[in-house]
Amino acid sequence: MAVIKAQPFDFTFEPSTTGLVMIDFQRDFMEPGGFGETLGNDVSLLRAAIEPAQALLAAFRKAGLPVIHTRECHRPDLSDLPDAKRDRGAPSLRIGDAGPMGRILISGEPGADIIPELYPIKGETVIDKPGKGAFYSTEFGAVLADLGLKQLIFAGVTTEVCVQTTMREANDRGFDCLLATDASESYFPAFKAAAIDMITAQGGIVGWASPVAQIVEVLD
Ligand code: C5J
Repeated sequence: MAVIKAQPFDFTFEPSTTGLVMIDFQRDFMEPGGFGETLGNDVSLLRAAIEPAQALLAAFRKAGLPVIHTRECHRPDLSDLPDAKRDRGAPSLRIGDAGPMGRILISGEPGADIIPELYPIKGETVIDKPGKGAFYSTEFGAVLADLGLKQLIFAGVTTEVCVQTTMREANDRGFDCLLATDASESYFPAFKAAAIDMITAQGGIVGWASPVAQIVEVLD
């Protein structure tokens, strides 16, 4: 067993049953002209997570531990896009509309792909998901079971939406979940801080939180 210093208390884990989950590091959320910006967000705020996430990814790759990437996106025919999701709010472009990086949040379009800085390599799993959580309507649960994973370390965007939703879903399914705090960002700094508090409160009701340096130190 290995131990990472974390909030609300040490995270004890068995490396051979631990995987890294990289949530939605997509151009559509992280670069101008994509889904995030159409909703009125300052996408530059998410870029602070890139360098820490690169360090975390490198540590998992060096240790030979599994890495799973997710992408929030929809089929080109929009058959997996509920009207409620497409019609919500007043974005400048809606999901499926043509934007500067291709159709917004559509599988196979440049904007829906993962940013080059954190691009998956051969052997890493990529899960396309139509929802905020990675378990809904995907093979994510089966992939985790096939890999024999019991503990998950999370990075990704945005902290309080797809990262937290997936951590909650994983927690309910019996996984011990640790958020790599500086490898996750939000368009709303206060929401990121609140999400970390919500995850770690009440004795780790959703899981643990720790900065990348403290995780990498143990994986080395
Ligand atoms: C959002 C996500 N924020 N990946 N998606 O719509 O968090």
